[in-house]
Amino acid sequence: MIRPMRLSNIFSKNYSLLSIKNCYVTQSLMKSQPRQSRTRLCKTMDDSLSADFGVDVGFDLSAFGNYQLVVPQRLKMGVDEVKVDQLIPSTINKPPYAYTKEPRVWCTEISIKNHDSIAKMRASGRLARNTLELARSLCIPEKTTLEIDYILRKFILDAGAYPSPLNYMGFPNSVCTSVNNVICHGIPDERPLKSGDIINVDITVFLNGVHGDTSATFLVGEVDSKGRDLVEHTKCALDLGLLACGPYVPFSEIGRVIDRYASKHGYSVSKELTGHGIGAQFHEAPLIFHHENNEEGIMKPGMTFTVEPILCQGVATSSLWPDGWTIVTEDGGRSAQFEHTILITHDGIEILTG
Ligand SMILES: [Co+2]
Repeated sequence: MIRPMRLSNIFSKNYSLLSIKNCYVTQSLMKSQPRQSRTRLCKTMDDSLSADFGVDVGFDLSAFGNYQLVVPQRLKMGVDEVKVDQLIPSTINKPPYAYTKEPRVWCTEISIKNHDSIAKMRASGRLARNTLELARSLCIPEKTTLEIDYILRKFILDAGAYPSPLNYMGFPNSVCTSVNNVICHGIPDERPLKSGDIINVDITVFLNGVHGDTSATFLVGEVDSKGRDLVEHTKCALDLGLLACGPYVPFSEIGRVIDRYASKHGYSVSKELTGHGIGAQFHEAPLIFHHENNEEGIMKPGMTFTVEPILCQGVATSSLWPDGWTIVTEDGGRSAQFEHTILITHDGIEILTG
């Protein structure tokens, strides 16, 4: 859940506005952006939305298979303020950004975790995994992602943890739900899941002062073969990336194996979103690239980070919705993602969310 290319202004106003220009929202959608005259992103196959808002339908998705293009459910800039005290009991230990929205300053040093931190990260990783298992059972037709968010938040709170995404940079919900053409950071909403959807649920929990982060893409009802293949290959790409990890291995190995596997099977890898170090901070150094790269850095025992490749059917370039969060493919193709938090050990890795 991090976008490195514009790390300095990552979810800043400037970036949102910049991206909204690229968001191809029509005048009828976005009166404040009068220069937009034609829709690309918001071309939709949802007829009712098209009729209501005059969205120009025009994507040809047939090359990508049979599925519904997901479009914004709310025509609003930004997101609502999070009322943390109404959602989270006072007994829950909260990360500092729960009230300030701002995470700590990015530290370029990669931290080595001690025994105590590792024990805590095992517990947060286990809770994240268990929450993801619950999410799997909830991804069924007619369930809305908002209902899923509610149930998962309750599960996390009942375990004594805080749902890390909530109010991180102002993110309005407890989990990210990214359906079909949504690459990541999808905000739970009132759209009911449909048979044929693929949905990534990204869970991060903050327990005993440390975060655990994991995600998976689930099939809803009957998914077409192209969708199933995408999900299957993305899972394999994560597994290959994890197999490449170990003590004294260059971080760039991860991207090398994932990118080669993806392109061999006709998929592109998102370069815009990366894995990340994790621990007391939700996002720490290093950034983990999943595409072929020459970044410096060697894995060392005691490091903890995520591997979370995103594979796309088409071109892996993205646009941002007016909400300032939801990142979608520009060409309307589907994307899938899987993620684990891992620890580098003296003789290999330990999957903390496995
Ligand atoms: Co992550």
